[in-house]
Amino acid sequence: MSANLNILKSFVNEYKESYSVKEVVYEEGLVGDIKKIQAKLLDEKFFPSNQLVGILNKQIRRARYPMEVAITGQFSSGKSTFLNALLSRNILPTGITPVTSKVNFINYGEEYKLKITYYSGAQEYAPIEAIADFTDQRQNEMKDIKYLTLYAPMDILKDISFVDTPGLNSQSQSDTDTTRKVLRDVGGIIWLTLIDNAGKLSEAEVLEEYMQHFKNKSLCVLNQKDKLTPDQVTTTTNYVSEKFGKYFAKVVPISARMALESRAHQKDILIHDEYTKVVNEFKKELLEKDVDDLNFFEESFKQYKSKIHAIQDSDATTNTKLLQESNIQEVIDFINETIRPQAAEAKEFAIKKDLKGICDILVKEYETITKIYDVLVDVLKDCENKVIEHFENIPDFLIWTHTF
Ligand SMILES: Nc1nc2c(ncn2[C@@H]2O[C@H](COP(=O)(O)OP(=O)(O)OP(=O)(O)O)[C@@H](O)[C@H]2O)c(=O)[nH]1
Ligand SMILES: [Mg+2]
Repeated sequence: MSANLNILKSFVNEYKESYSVKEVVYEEGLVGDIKKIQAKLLDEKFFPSNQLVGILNKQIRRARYPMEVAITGQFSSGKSTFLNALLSRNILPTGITPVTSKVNFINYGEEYKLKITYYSGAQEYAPIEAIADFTDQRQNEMKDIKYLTLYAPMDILKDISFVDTPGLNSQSQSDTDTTRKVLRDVGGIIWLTLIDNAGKLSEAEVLEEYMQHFKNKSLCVLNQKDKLTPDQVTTTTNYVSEKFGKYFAKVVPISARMALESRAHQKDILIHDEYTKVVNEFKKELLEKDVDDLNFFEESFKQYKSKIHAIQDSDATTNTKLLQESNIQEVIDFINETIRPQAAEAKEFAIKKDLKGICDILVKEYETITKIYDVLVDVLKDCENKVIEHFENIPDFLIWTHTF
């Protein structure tokens, strides 16, 4: 009796395992939605292709990418300096003559690294120090390079990817095309122009060519406000707001130089720099020397501690004033309050549109298969009577031979 009961129990369990629907909890938001669709479309009974698996995984990666903000404008307007200010580090090369010749993507990475992508599709990695060799407009062999990607371990990049474009009036046709495509695809655009040169006719022409469809996601930054008096800054800002109002959601005067100077000297940045230095030193000693204890680290740790205390105790008033005067916060607010929500919405819309496209294709394929199946069934049905008829007419002796 109990043996029978056990058989019954294991039967019930096996049945439950195979036929009960498992409740899966998906994360909130876009990624969770995509995963839900993924689970449905990749059901084994549909025999999903590897290609479909790949496409759906790509959509999940896309949903997780941080939003992209492009920095663009005419050459030498301070784009690279401004980006360095946002990153609080002097990373991108800057200069008084045209410097940036390629589109530079600045993305998050565990460590500093430079990736070079060629028009041929080939990719190559180089140390970050080599960036100037690959961006300098004067170098001839640059024409084979499509774009550069800079990876840096900065928290802001976990959230936003930046794109530094070459000055719009100083490029080859292929670079112009790359920039045009970048502007169309990014979540937000920051247009940089020199404050003492803004509002010129030549600039209006470039804006008309590049920027006429992006008003809602574009900010006009008047750079180098440190060169004018506060009154001049106000007058110019008002003038440009009026003149270029149809291209931009807002016009903001800043000093990228002051912003970089002050942000690079913020206490948390300085402390982080010291931390990185001491950790690298520690790693190097461990790797290069055969150490038995941590005594070697005592002295550098002491020095590290005293530097940290000095930074913590230092007076930050001048730096805070410089930061305020740079007015960079207004740009950061625009990114957070205007670009961010729009970028999230645009991305969700684009991904959902692509997913719907995939579903439409799958439904069509499925319909075709069912149609083929129906036709096949009809063909078989048509044959059925004939087959039965023929079967009945098989002479007895043949059946006899086959049976024995
Ligand atoms: N006074 C002043 N100078 C600045 C400011 N921002 C940038 N500069 C200087 O202007 C020059 C050009 O700056 P970059 O950042 O190289 O300009 P860019 O737009 O990246 O130039 P390209 O890449 O060549 O198009 C550099 O010498 C900077 O030091 C600023 O706010 N004030
Ligand atoms: Mg530049």
